[in-house]
Amino acid sequence: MHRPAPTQDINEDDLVVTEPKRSAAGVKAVMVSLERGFSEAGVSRTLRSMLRINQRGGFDCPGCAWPESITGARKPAEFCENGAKAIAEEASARTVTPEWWAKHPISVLREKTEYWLGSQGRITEPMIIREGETHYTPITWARAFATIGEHVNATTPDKCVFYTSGRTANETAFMYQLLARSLGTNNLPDCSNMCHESSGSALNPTIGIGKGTVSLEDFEHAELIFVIGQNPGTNHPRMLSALADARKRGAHIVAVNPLPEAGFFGFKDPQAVRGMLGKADDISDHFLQIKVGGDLALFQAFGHLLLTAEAKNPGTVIDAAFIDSVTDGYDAYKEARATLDWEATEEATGLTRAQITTVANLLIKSKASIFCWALGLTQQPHSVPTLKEIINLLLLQGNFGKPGAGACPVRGHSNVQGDRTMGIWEKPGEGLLAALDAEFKIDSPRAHGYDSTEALVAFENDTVDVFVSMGGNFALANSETEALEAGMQRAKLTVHISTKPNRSHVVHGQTSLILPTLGRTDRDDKHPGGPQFLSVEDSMSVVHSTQGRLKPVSEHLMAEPVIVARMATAILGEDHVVNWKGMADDYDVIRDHISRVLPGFEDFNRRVRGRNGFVLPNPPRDTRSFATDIGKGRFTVSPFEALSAPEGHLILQTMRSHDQYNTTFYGLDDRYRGIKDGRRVILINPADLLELGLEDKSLVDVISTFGGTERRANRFRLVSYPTAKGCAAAYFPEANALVHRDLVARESNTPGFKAITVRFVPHTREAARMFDEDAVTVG
Ligand SMILES: Nc1nc2c(c(=O)[nH]1)N[C@H]1C(S)=C(S)[C@@H](COP(=O)(O)OP(=O)(O)OC[C@H]3O[C@@H](n4cnc5c(=O)[nH]c(N)nc54)[C@H](O)[C@@H]3O)O[C@H]1N2
Ligand SMILES: Nc1nc2c(c(=O)[nH]1)N[C@H]1C(S)=C(S)[C@@H](COP(=O)(O)OP(=O)(O)OC[C@H]3O[C@@H](n4cnc5c(=O)[nH]c(N)nc54)[C@H](O)[C@@H]3O)O[C@H]1N2
Ligand SMILES: [Mo]
Repeated sequence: MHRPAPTQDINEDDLVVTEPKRSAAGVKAVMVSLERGFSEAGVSRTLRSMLRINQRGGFDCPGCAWPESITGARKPAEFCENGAKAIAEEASARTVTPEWWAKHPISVLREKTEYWLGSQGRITEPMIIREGETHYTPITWARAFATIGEHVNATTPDKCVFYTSGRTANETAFMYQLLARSLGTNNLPDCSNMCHESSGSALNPTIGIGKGTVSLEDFEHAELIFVIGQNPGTNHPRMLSALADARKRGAHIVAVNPLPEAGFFGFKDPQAVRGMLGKADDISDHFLQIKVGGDLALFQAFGHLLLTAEAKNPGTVIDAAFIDSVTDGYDAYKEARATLDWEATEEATGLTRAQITTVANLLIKSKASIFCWALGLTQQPHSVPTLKEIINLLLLQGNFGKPGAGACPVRGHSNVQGDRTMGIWEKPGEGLLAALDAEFKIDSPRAHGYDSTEALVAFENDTVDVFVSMGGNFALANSETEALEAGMQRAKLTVHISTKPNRSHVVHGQTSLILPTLGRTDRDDKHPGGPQFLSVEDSMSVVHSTQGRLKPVSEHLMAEPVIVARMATAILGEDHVVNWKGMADDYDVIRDHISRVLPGFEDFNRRVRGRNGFVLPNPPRDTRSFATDIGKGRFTVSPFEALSAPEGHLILQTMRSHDQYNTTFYGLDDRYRGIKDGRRVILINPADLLELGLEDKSLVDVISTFGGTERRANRFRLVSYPTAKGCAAAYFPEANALVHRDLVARESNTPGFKAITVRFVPHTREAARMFDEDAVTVG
């Protein structure tokens, strides 16, 4: 039996703060994950699902995109605490039925936090709410699709937006982009726009592919591994095993982060006897506690030090043969890095010259280095140049296409990389569109569509009539929470293809549909040809199958590909040229189309059924070649740049707690950071507290400044914490209201979620209310 859903919401006054932990995982982690599973899903559903996570023939863990080994043995339980929590969340036996919706008017649901909404359980039936109504009520699937068809056909394609969250499987994603393009729009924003878009924007022009160039096996050969702007203990716990093994082998591991995250210092492998006994293995041997946004300066310093060392001992540091034969732009790069302003570098990074030189020396000596990074590097105004500096360093030493070396952007959502491969992109290339047109006899639009930031602006400008959301929680995930929610409520129709209730459902359009779907763990067997499986692509370009086996919580749930097919038929007509029904009936038909449209997917149906799936072509990794416009790897020169806050202000980064999956909260604890039973906190360096004259544990309102305007979020508790000086941290999504729509990474347009300039004022009800009355933006 599972426990019923909580009736109480978060009470921030219950917040408890303890010392941050120095180590991650261990038996405690396993216990936490099982406990969570039992309470949501019951013992039998939990155990049945846990044993199939990431196993061959099982389902892909929806927790993150970290790969499983395709050459070696897999552990009997190839999952981590947070993957298990993700499964428990989805396998939940709690249900949100029409009776539930009847009991909860929308006005009440709008007052609830995401924690409360998500804990209620799985949605069991399609629901609708129309203008003037107070409650969602049930609707048949047929009426739901007809409603979508009517709304889309009453407007123009450019006023329809098709959002995707990164859990969507390959087959669904392919059909979904085909639907948008058949209709005539490239309005296909996705969570990647808010996540690793900067990685793609930096990698495509420099190495000719927007993906990482390492495989999991490279971690067995690397001499040096950087883990930058990433919190693997929480967000990619299975990565800790690869890092711990590398460290035991003698590889150096350098963590670069403003926060001393638990995973860097100790890892208790719950699969190993030592770990079970509570013994922690150190993960990183060097920790650079960098200032937020200081990474570009750090990498430029590394470049300078590498070139200086090479000048001293020619032929020992850089790979001249590689540079000569397959790269371009080296001379300009060398010239730009010839000198270094140490004072500016120390100021920008918050690190000493000695610290930087020590780590540079490791890089100088290493014959095979991997640079891993995540959102700490992608959500800054200067993210794209920062990441290009990583590519410069890798090119300098020929760290492509050799064992133990390469670029490793560690992706977020479990299929966010696959969705992009499938064509979910607002700026598609001509190659993809021409191939789609030829395969399906359609006429894909060439004009670019909205990315997630442009979609936000379109909501504000009332140019979105229909918003379809394939998973995700757009209202909370994006910037400008208040303006976005107001804009969404003015849209004519919002359609949410979801598993659980979330904020976007309750700040809905004038008419709104919630379409309940199967999740990763669910059995998908209502097809003429019997049960179907789907496929995903991990962070290292391995494509493999995923198949759930749990009995769905309701007979009304519909598989995502079937939902897309039926939406398409309702919108485009029964006689549309694309065989939508054929694809929905038999997913092999979708894969056959994919195999003819997308390079690397030849013979998809056979190869995806292989033991480990297959690896997509990756020119830098496979052949040390670069498919850029110049056919070479490209060195780039970027000006020196860092973040700085005016007097009395700090730079605020937003991040995930240990108990959340993006906008979904599993619980209210951030165990490793010592935060319990609350989320509205600001982690702040004790010296900053002192300088700003603020008290530890006091309540403040946070005011962000950007381009002469201000945003405000009220009632956060300051927590003295060993974060880099000048850099505070808060949780996403509570802090999203502070992010101005124009605070984005240049080139990628990814929101600057880790670069918010803020100041604090003591929280008083009076001040908070006055601000509300003055509207959100003040001059
Ligand atoms: N359990 C769990 N797993 C997840 C997710 C989840 O929410 N929960 N989300 C998934 C998704 S979609 C994604 S994209 C990934 C996200 O994985 P992460 O990128 O690890 O996620 P964040 O929590 O945003 O952590 C960002 C890290 O960057 C650091 N940082 C911030 N600013 C800077 C900077 O300027 N420089 C440097 N060097 N570091 C900086 C922060 O201190 C923090 O450690 O995780 C995926 N996996
Ligand atoms: N301030 C700040 N904001 C951020 C970030 C940050 O670091 N800081 N990170 C950004 C990043 S990296 C990302 S990826 C985005 C995330 O943005 P999204 O992907 O839009 O958000 P999620 O919270 O992952 O979506 C959760 C919802 O997905 C639905 N869901 C879950 N499983 C399934 C499924 O199998 N099928 C379907 N159809 N629906 C399902 C559930 O209803 C759930 O409520 O947020 C971004 N926003
Ligand atoms: Mo993400």
